[in-house]
Parts: sequence; structure tokens; C-alpha cells
Amino acid sequence: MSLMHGLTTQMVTVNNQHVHLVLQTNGRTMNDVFSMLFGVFLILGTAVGAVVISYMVYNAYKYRDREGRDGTMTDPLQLGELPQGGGDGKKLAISLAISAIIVIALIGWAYVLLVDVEAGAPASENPIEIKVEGIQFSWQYEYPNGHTTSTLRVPEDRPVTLTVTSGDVFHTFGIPAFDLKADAIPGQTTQRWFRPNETGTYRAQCFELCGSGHSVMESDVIVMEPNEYEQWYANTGADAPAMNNSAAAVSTTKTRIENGGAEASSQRVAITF
Ligand SMILES: [Cu+2]
Repeated sequence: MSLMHGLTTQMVTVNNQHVHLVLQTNGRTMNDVFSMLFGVFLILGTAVGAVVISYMVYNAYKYRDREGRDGTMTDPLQLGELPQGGGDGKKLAISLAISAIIVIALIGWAYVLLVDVEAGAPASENPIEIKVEGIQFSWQYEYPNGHTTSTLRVPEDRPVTLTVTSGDVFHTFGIPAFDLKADAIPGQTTQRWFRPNETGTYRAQCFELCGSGHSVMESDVIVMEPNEYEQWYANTGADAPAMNNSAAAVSTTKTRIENGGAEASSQRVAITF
């Protein structure tokens, strides 16, 4: 199957004694994996449905009530008896076996695909490591150089590893456009990674009811051209103004909440820097 192409297993012998099974990963993101699973399940589900419904319609036509046909059953089924179908149950056994093979193969394949996601961002692609902290009711992002901001800026086509935590109560950080969701729990970290493949502005938001401002606990995720991103990043640093801006963002969020909770997104105060 071409979808399996690229996923190979290798046997590695260490000290001529211990044999380890190594699954080579392909750097697929959660987004890639979900798209593949959805596509294959949709095609197979449609194919199985087409076969079952066609066979049912064929039999309904074949055994339709016709003139001169005696409708009484000569050998009605007894309780607990399986229909034989005239072939010692061969058809039943074959259809059960095919169903079992398809289901087991799909489960196995899904687990193998998830190895990619569990493996984390491929180190060879130089992933960006960003810390995410949820605090009632905003998100703070900290870059490797110490720069802190409330808008997540990332370059296109490069993996981003997020280490998510919370400064107060339970939150859940999520970016629906990248099929990404991570629990934000005080005192714990959750790692997730994604690789944005299209520039634009996306939305990150909180997915766990965390208080009166939960519905406005969101932020912009800006995917930039790599050059543009490098330029922006070079101008940031562990500087005091950035911290002040973050504090301003938090107080703006609080003011918005005090002023009446959820606002229409068109009225949202945009804070970018
Ligand atoms: Cu929340």
C-alpha cells in the first residue's frame, strides 16, 4: 500500500545478543496522521458499505416474491441456529474473516502512525522550542532567547515543539487548525509539536472551562515566511519592554472581562508586537 511507503522497520543487533526493533519515523504531525487516517477510513468504509448494500439489494431482487412461488419455509431456523446459506456457513465465515482482517489491520496501522506523533519533532529539522503558560485568562509564549509574548509567531515549514503548563488552574491549550491540543496543568508540562505549512493567522484558545474569562482566553498564532520570522526573532530578546507588553496584554484581557465578558471577535482588542 503506497500509504505505508516510507515506514520501514529495522532489526538492529547489539553485542550480537540483544535485538531491538527500531521503528523509523517520518516526522508526520498529528495533522498529517489524522488526515491519512480519515482518508483511509472514509475510502474503506465507503467500499465496505457499497459491497454490503449491493449484495443485500441483489438478494432482495433474487428472492423477490414472484407469481407461482411458494412463500412457506421448508426448513425454518431454530433458536440458536446460524443461517447456513446453503454452503455450510462458508459465506458467513469468509465475511467474518475479511471484516476481522480489515479491522485488525486498521488498528495496527493507526498505532504505527501514532509512533510518529509520539516520537516528537524530528531533531534534523531543527525544531523551535517554545514554552506556553496559561494564566487566567491569557496565553504567554516564551522563546529560547527569553522573549515573552502573548502572540505566537512561528515560521512556515519548520517544526515547533510546545511545552505547555499553567500558572494557576487547569487549562487546555489548543490550535484547531493544526489538530493540536495539550493539557495545561500547574506544576506539570505537556509537550506537543506541529509543523505549520501555510502562512496566515490562526487561533489558539483554551479548551477547558477555567473561570469567567474562559471564552476570551485565546490568542493569535501567526505563521510567517521563514525570512520574515528570522528577522522578527533577531529583533527580540529577553528585554524588559516585551515583559511590559505581556503584562499589558494580561491587564487588557482582565479589563475586557470586567467590562462584560465575551465580546464579538470583531470587537476583540488586537495586541501585536
Ligand atoms: Cu479556559
